Amino acid sequence: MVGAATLAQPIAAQSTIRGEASMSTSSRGLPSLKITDVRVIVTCPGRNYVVVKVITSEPGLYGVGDATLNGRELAVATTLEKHIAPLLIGRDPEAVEDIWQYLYRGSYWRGGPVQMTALAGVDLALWDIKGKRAGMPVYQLLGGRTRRGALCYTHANGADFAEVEDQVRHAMERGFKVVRAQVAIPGLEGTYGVSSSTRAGEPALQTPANGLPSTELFEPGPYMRTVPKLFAYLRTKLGDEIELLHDAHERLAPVEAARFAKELEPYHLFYLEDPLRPEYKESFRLIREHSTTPIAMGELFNTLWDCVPLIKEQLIDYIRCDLGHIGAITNARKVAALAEAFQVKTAWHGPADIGPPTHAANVHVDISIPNFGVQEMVFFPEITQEVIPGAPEFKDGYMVVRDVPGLGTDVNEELAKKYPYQRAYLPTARRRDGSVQDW
Ligand code: EZ4
Ligand code: CO
Repeated sequence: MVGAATLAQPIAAQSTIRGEASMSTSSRGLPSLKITDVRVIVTCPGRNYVVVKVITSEPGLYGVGDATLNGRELAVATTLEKHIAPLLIGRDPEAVEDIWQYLYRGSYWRGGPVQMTALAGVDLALWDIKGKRAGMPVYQLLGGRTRRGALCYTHANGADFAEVEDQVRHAMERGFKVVRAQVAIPGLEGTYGVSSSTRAGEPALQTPANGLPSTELFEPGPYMRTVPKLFAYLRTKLGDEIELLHDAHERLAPVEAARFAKELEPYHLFYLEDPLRPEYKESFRLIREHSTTPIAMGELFNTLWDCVPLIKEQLIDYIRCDLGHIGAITNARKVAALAEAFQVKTAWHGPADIGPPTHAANVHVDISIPNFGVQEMVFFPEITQEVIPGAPEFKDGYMVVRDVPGLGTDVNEELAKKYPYQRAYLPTARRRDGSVQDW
């Protein structure tokens, strides 16, 4: 599915919206600007991505955003094409906050990952337009540089401790100062973060040939017995200098997470990521009562209000929303400001299953806020970089963005057509007794 949005409403209707006539004004002596088209591009250059291209009345001026929601790409694309594009045509693309509020609250049925990902795609495209029009990279519009680059981390996955150690060493040789470590758990088939087929790869890439979800096995007992031993091993082999972290991927019960964090304490993790399911914010208190292992949480959050309870009680140390699933920059800068007030740092989600514009946005925010913590990153395959160019670059342990107006990313629509959508799901998980388990 590649193409312009089908519009439900005539474009002319937009200029006469009551109460909004005064909203569309020219500024800085520039002629007034209007959104003339919204194109939704679904493409699979290595994996599925949804790209939003917002085109304006100024010849050649457009913005590119990413609206990829792994496993639900077509729901977001349809929302954008059928429900959101008709609302955007004729609007002033420079009114970024107003459009964000209008789409978020104006739908009445607000929130949720599908709508918030669609909103993120639009938001990124609008910030891109604003930057291009101003002749500035987005980080300049957000207040300017606070640091030279964004300290970042990669993943080290292994079938056993020695393989994880090799992977960490490999990352360190490339210049990484922070590394996430995951290991296969004896007796558990699959297990988040480690697959027998693509161990070194991003887990979200794995999809069986039939395009249906795989089923992995998880048991908290073996998991919690193995992981502290992995970190004991890594510290013995690698010393204390390298920063290590681990993703529990929302799989533990509150008291399990408290014990787990406590048992990991001697190995001085940079942080323990996503220990609990996103529904149970109050349960983070239990972890805090038992451990000083720093805690990060938030890749499954969709709104600012998901973050409030954890931040205001200082129940976490790092907030790691996915900019692609919380309405992008317009919301992320508020999350960051809220976090700043409570000495919580940011660690935005940065996996392979969100596109280059979101990764660029991560870094634009990272390098313009005071309370940045760390940035998860990926190296995009060449094919992805050709279709959606401009991802931030890795330089000696840090991510940097190109100093060009806007986000610095683009989409090659012609090339995108050569890689049509392929059905793919994230893996699922079950317990040994066959019951559903969080993956
Ligand atoms: O499982 O992006 O920290 N990174 C992660 C990712 C997520 C995937 C889900 O689509 O947890 O690997
Ligand atoms: Co994670």
